[in-house]
Amino acid sequence: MARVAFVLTTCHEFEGVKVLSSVLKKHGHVTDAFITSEEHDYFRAVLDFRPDVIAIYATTGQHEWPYPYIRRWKKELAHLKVVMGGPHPSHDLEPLTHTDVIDATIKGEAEYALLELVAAWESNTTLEFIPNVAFLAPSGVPVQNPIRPVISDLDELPFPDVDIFYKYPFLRSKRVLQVHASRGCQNSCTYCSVGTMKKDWVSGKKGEKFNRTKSVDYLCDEINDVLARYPGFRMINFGDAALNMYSGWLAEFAEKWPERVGLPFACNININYLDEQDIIALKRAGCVSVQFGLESGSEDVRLKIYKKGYTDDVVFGIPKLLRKHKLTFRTNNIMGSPAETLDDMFETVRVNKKIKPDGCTVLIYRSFRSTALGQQDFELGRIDEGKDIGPSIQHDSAIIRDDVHEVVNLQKLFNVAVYVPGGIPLVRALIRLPRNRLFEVTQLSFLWYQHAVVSGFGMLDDFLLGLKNVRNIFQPTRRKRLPQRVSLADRMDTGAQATV
Ligand code: B12
Ligand code: SF4
Repeated sequence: MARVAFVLTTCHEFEGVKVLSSVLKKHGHVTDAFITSEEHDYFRAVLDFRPDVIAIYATTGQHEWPYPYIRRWKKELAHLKVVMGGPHPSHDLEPLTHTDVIDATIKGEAEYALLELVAAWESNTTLEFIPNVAFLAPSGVPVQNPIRPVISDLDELPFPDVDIFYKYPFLRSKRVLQVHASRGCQNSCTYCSVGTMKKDWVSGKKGEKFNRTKSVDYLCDEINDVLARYPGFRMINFGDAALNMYSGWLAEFAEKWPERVGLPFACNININYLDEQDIIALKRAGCVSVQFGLESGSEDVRLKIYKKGYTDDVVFGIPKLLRKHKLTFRTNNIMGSPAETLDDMFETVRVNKKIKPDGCTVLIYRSFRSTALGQQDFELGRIDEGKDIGPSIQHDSAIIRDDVHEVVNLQKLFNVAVYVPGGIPLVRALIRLPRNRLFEVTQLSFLWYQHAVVSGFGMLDDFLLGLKNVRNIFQPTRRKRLPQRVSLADRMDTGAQATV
């Protein structure tokens, strides 16, 4: 039996961590999660748990924050082992070169890999034969073991362990319960890691599918199990890429959800796979608000560069149907990829103005090595690698372009351009001004109002959540000394094409 501590710096209940914890617990291990904002003395809280293993969930940019803590924990706990998983080490083995911190990483889905890794550390046996695990060979070269097939039936997993998160009063007393019904996505957009995951996180076994859903019955049982212990939730938010992954699933969901769970919900949708029947099913199930990625107003950029699959017909057609069936909707948009000119970005403003969403989220394009477009950016030298923009995709841009200053300002003032009459010429003039706090506050105010009010998330919950995570969003830009890159992404096993 091992004691495993998940360390996190974003105040959110992470689906991946919840599932990993429940699998470990099912096999007799003791687990807990520790969120920086929720602990008075973070170092002491984790130390008092006396972990044998520290487990880090890491997205790129959010992977180094626990290193100073780990160095101190390792001094106190001589036997302590540290594993990192999630998108970052799944695409880059650089963390393994921090030999005083990281002992192993896991690529892709980690339920069984983590279980076997913990067992291997307990029995002091080799990591060489554990699929998905990577470690540093005695020669100092990182070794990535091959990948096992993804879990074909999500219902075989125990219910996600919410208790490690809901021990925190803030998370358990929110109105909205965060839930996932699926893994994967129908699309493979070039700015997103999911397209790469479909190729890279699978073994290539015949018939292996990356896009999977929990059965509707499992999902209803899972939620009712949570609600029986935490009855305060008033709404569900599905974090899935798209709840409309399969039309048949959605029809069954619309049948069973209202009777078996009955809570209203918000979700993401893929509008290129959505028809009126699906919208009716969503409405019948109790959906109050949907969100989809418009990303660019330019059809060329959206289709040819981002490979988003949303034609203009879909972009203008679906909102009319959503409105007809009284579903509020919000769009997600990207500013500042190398594919776009400033005029294209104003086209994104204009398209939003035309389709009249109930809210717009605007993120600044960021190149991840784990995305097709990001890989190109690195190869073609489109990134100022010495510019440390922090972990967030709301703060700044590292893309080398002459108008980067205007792009960042436009992202902050996007909602003014869309919603204020005469907003476009006003914002065209304002984006030339120096960056300032007022623009950031304007952006946050719109975001908060639309998220909390339009989607029904609850104004106070949302405000407090924003405060807890604000340092992660607006960490100031710094110049950094460039480390010697030891990325092994190019040499990593990439598996074969999955059937998706
Ligand atoms: C829901 C979601 C969020 C939610 C919840 C966070 C989360 N990651 O769970 C919120 C809104 C908070 C969020 C925020 C952000 N996100 Co996000 N998010 C997602 C999304 C859509 C689904 C994640 C999910 O729950 N999947 C289902 C679960 C079951 O899978 P999983 O999380 O991958 O977990 C499995 C493995 O990764 C692994 N694993 C997970 N945790 C751990 C921990 C250990 C110790 C180990 C060993 C293994 C392991 O095992 C799990 C089970 O098999 C993904 C896209 C995607 N489809 O993956 C983007 C994604 C993860 N997000 C991304 C980004 C960029 C962000 C932000 C930086 C955006 C921002 N605001 O600036 C922040 C960072 C927050 C953070 N601390 O990491 C990127 C990461 C890219 C990269 N290369 O790092 C992704 C891949 C989307 C993209 N653009 O490509 N996100
Ligand atoms: S639709 Fe969303 S989750 Fe799916 S590949 Fe595109 S950006 Fe990623």
